[in-house]
Amino acid sequence: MDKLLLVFIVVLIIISIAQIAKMYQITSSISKKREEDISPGTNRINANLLLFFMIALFVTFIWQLIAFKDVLLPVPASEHGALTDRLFNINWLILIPAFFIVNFLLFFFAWKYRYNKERKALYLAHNNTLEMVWTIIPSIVLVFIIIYGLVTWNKIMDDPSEDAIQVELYSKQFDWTARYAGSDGVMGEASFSVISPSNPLGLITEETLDEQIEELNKEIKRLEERIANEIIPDGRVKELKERIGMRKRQRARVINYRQSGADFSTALDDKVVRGEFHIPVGKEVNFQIRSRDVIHSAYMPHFRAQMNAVPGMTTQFTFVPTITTDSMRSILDDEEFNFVLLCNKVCGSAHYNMQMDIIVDSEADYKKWLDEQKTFASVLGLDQEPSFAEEEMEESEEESKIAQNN
Ligand SMILES: [Cu+2]
Repeated sequence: MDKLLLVFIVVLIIISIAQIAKMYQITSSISKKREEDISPGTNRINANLLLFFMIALFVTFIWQLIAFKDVLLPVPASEHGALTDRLFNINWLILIPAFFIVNFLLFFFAWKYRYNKERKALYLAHNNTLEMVWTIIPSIVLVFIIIYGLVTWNKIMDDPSEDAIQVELYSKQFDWTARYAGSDGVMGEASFSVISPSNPLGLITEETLDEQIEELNKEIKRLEERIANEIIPDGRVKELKERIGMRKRQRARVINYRQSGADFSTALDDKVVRGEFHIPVGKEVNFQIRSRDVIHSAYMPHFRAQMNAVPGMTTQFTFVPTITTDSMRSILDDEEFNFVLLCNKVCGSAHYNMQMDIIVDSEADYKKWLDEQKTFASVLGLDQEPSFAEEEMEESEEESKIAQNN
């Protein structure tokens, strides 16, 4: 009903516009005025408004350049960042003069040659020289921009060298996780089938596979029992059966991994970190970028780096950081400054919150930090002895229990 009313209103509006136009036609034919006749006064106002708009446009443009200078990115903190910035600046050097020249000609001529009864327009049908000039010059400029862009792109996207440090950036709604290969230098395999609350990256080890099979068995059993014991409407039963099918297919995939006989121990020494991650200055870092759910984008503005994170595939970006966090803090005179990894695709409601700090260290500090990070084995509780900190925690827990009982 509402939609019908809406259609009715739209039709009525169209009819009334047509009627008003008709009325205007009739009144002008009665007053012997041609429809396109505009009084010299109105004509002048329009012409002057065009000139005014041009000046306002130029002034706003220049004002913005000055006013927002401070929110622009600081010096690039990566080797290729200098190339990106140069490409960008050369484009601006071409675009800004073109912007001023084209808009000046557009508005100035519209103002200067506004309608004048006394003036007769010059009849010019064709001019080959003019045609050549405005075809060839933009073509040359465009070809230059494209070739220069491609050459820069090829330099930036050059294959990483063998000894580049491997860091995985894993995105999901709505956070980032970083992973390092550990002492064996090999990143362990991962699969979405093995993802669980304690294993958010889905790293494959014998332990995570066994745990996942056990969890899936429990889940399947729970769902089957619900169908058998509870009174559930038919539609819901179908839904539950589909869920059981899904879990069984997942279990089959996990069992396949388990029976493949592959060596899944490479993931055990991997280091999974959240909140912030460190990279060493002057070393090539190769980022392997993955996504669990939707398309995200790994954006590291200070390093002039961005690469989409696409579910089902691994994308990559390699760069060499050139400025440590400490040096950048003194360059910017800002003790709070941190390099950041952001998500640059609007990926959902908490997209704005997808952020991770990047600390660029000296190589020694980086190694020290990496050594302090827990291996995946210790996260799984596979370490032989509990660490000193854990022991202490258990003790203090016991103490507080005793205190509570008293
Ligand atoms: Cu995102």
